Amino acid sequence: MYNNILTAQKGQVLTVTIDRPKQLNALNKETISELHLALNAANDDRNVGVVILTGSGEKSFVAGADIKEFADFTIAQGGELAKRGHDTLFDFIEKMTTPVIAAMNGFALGGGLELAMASHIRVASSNARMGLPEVGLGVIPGYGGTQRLAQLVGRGKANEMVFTAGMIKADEALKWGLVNEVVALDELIAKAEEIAAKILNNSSTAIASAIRAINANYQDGVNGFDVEIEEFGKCFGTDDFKEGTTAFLEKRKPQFRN
Ligand code: CO8
Repeated sequence: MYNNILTAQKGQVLTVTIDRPKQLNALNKETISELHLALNAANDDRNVGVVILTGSGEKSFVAGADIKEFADFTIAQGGELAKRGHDTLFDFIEKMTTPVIAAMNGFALGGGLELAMASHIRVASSNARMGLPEVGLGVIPGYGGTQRLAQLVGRGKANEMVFTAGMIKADEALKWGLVNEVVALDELIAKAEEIAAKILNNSSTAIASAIRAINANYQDGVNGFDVEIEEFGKCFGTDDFKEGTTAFLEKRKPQFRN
């Protein structure tokens, strides 16, 4: 069905693997389109509660946007490529109401790190290397990196990483708050699944509300507290709220219809 990605479902966890190992899983246009199709379907599928996003092989999560594809682009084509990427993949993931965990199994560079940063949670293998090398190519991070890196690590570190175009190791990324966890490569998917399992114990409608409220803090002209209040109120109309509070009062575990 897809040429550049693989999908596998285990329970309510869908693992999407970017599968261009010979190109270190670089994101060409077709891969971005396929990721959009798979993630859009997952977001609408009640049987998918968490998505894990990873790369094929042991060397690279995603080594960036496919440089071979845009090397001869004009100003208009460059802008158009970035816009389409934002709309269909990077902003799209951030706004998904099904949580996405990036399992970073090696190089996460340029668009690859931007893909991980657009995801809700990041887990890295200890061999992972991260960076935004774009200024070394004469461009800037164009898939959200200039915005999301500073949100995660603060402006000073973000400036350093962007201006030097250098790579950092996984343990440094953990120290900076760029990734949530670092584990051995052979434990990476298990760690992502462990986090997914904890998420799946909870109300999917409440998690969707939480994502909308958290994202609101980063939207221009939107008051995050107002969105939080609105989403909080909406939770009171859900079956999950009835089940969650009833289960607490009955001293049992809630059975959410996720
Ligand atoms: N694009 C296309 N091909 C790539 C990419 C890439 N980003 N990264 C690696 N490859 C290919 C190589 O060309 C090579 O292919 P081939 O065998 O056909 O020559 C193959 O993958 C293996 O790579 P290497 O031989 O280079 O492997 P090494 O182990 O020697 O080096 C590195 C690994 C260090 C990761 C190296 O491959 C590298 O530096 N890659 C480029 C990293 C990079 O600069 N990424 C940022 C790209 S720009 C970007 O992401 C912009 C995002 C915003 C775009 C907005 C819209 C335009």
